[in-house]
Amino acid sequence: MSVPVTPEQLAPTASSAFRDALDVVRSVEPRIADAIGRELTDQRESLKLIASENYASPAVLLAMGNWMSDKYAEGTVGRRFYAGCRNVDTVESIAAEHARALFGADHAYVQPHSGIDANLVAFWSVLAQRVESPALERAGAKHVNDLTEEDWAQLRRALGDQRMLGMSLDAGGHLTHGFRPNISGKMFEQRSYGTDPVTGRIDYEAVRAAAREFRPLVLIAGYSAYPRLVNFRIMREIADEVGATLMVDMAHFAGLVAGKVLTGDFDPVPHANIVTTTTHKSLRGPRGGMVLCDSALAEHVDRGCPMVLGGPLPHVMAAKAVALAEARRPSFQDYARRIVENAGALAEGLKRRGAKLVTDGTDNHLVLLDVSGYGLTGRQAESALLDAEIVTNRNAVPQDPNGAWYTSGVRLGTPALTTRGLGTAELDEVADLIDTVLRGTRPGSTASGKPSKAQYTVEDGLPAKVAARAADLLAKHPLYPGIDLA
Ligand code: DSN
Repeated sequence: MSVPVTPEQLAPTASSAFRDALDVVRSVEPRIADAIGRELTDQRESLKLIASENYASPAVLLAMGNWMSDKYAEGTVGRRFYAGCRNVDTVESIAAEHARALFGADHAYVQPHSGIDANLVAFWSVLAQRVESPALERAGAKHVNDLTEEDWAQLRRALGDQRMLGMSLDAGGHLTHGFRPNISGKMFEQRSYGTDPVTGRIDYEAVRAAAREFRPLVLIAGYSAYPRLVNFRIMREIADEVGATLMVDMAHFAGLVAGKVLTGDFDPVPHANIVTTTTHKSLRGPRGGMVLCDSALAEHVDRGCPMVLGGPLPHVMAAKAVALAEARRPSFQDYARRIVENAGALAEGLKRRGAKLVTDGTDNHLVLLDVSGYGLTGRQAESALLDAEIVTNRNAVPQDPNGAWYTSGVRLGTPALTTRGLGTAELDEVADLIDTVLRGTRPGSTASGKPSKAQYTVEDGLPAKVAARAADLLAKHPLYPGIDLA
């Protein structure tokens, strides 16, 4: 029997696999089976533009739902704290092998449970590398386990003045890059680089000047809401000049790196000392994280669990291995290219209709729409779009007058719709749907009659009309075609 490889070939098998699995769940807790079934309906019926979400393949989803979940496996391949890990070893080795080959990395660590966890492993590793060697030397010790309490005390003092330079939140940086609501903001004294106030783009000379003055231990590049490319060669040059470690968080654009859309100066892997990512965004795998690094950091990265991580999730590592194998196929390069083309079409479509975009366009998978031109906050725009089954998320724009909660922007991403098969003409239609909703939306007032940043009113019947147009568009590109849970 030949192995089914296309979605069409897989559909009948996958359909019965999911249906049977839900029947088993239903026999114990029917409400959970129903919620899982309804989630498929909701996802099928909405236009998903959340830049960090995607649709994993049936093979990825099914690799997670099984007894690999039952195994504890702290440690690393061949060196576990639990007996009986040979199959977990196989899974973890294959996932790491695919990751190394796909990204051209010296070393891959596939245990992190999320992007935050991957970043924590990276922070730990950079600190460990910086302080361990001198401490070991001072103590005449060979291994970190030989360090005395006093050695560790010195190490902690050495950590006291560690600094991190990363992109500011309103320019598109991420909470885990040294901001207060995340542990990184407590571990590091943080300073941010923003973007140029006129172009909205990274000004590398400004980053260099900030690095020279601040002398960070870690320079972080990477973003969750910046619609342009980052030149990692220049970032490495800056890091080297000030003796910093260059860490790149490629969670958002890992799929574009895997798909060879981001190459040369724009591929972080050859330039960074350490790269972190999630596996579920543009990379289209299961929810999870991963760290890639050069061999100098590998030993520290591998101590991620139990240093900062709980036990690995073998079922998720299995799904990561499947997703990484998918990303090594030539079709994934076509997918990555189409993500960027679709984002370009969405940006052009919005601009043609008069919308204002941060940086006036996009080079990657996302578009940051400044909704102040419609007289709305990001919160109002996000809610009005959701009424029309268009799922987006509000996002701050640079120097946002409405702050991080209400915001003045809406972030739009194309990885998910591209997975569904929508093309550039359809993304232009999506731009029209968004523009139509926002033109028909007005800011509302609070109960006491004051202007509100959250309330809004929409023209009568408009959400339903737009939702019907969105449904027509989606009907041409069914999600998980052939999967029928009835
Ligand atoms: N939550 C992710 C995003 O939406 O960008 C980042 O962590």
